[in-house]
Amino acid sequence: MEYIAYDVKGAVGVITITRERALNALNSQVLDELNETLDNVDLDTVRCLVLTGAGSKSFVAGADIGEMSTLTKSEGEAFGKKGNDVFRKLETFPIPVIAAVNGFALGGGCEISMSCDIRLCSDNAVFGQPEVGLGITPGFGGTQRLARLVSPGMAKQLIYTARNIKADEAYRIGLVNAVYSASKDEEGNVTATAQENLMAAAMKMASGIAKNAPIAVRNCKKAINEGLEVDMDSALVVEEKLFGDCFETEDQRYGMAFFLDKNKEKVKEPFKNR
Ligand code: CO8
Repeated sequence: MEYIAYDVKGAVGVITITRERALNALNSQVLDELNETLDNVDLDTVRCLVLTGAGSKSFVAGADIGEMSTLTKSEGEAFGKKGNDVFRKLETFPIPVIAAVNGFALGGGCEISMSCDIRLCSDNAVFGQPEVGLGITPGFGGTQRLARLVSPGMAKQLIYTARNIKADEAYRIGLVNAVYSASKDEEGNVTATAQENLMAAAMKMASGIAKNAPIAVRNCKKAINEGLEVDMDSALVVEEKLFGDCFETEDQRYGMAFFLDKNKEKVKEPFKNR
């Protein structure tokens, strides 16, 4: 692949968009390669994904403006669908996906981060939906996901004004869960960059998630996602069904038996994903 790198570290898969010279902007090839990468994730061994961008300047600076500039109406719709299909695949991917936002997350970059379950960022991150300044709407789910993630009023303000926001404001409005800065020693020398701290935190969180019972984690993702799309009575039925399903797993039997076993010397074994 030219624009996607995929590395597996333990039970965590790291997907890196590697189109650094264009600030990791999403052209059709990047979207196709991302789609193929997701199709090839080994769900028997990988239990959480981290998505990031190459370099220390940009996560994803949007959809490719050059590619979009000459599209016709039907080509525009097709490009929107291509992005939406991949982003929806990420959003509904069976295992959790953490976006490690290491710089610009503009337009399609903000939108792809919102298709992930959790967003963490470095302190140089910039979020925004600049599309109306280019004569288009946020077409990779931005009008829908930003309104659901923050609030309709805040989403409308950001989208209508096309104003970019920095990491601290993204944190304040709940768009990101945490912001990471560089670490320094007593003399003020940088001992770890913001991006290194971001990736370390994302990997730590992903590894922590990967240690929990995988079927239970997957069912939580499904319950939250599907429940948010329906009324509360139906949502609770979704939850009950996914809760009940856990009682058919070895991991539930082992997890509860381990808790109830009073032998304090015992060591907890990894969950088996069955
Ligand atoms: N598309 C294509 N190329 C890009 C993009 C992009 N979105 N962003 C940056 N690049 C390229 C630049 O053209 C430049 O290339 P080159 O070196 O060949 O000239 C290279 O990346 C480096 O960029 P800059 O020189 O501009 O770097 P700066 O540090 O000066 O600026 C910015 C960084 C502020 C991020 C600036 O690059 C910028 O404003 N980029 C565009 C941001 C933007 O508007 N993003 C939204 C795009 S629209 C979108 O995402 C719509 C999504 C929905 C699509 C629906 C389809 C129907």
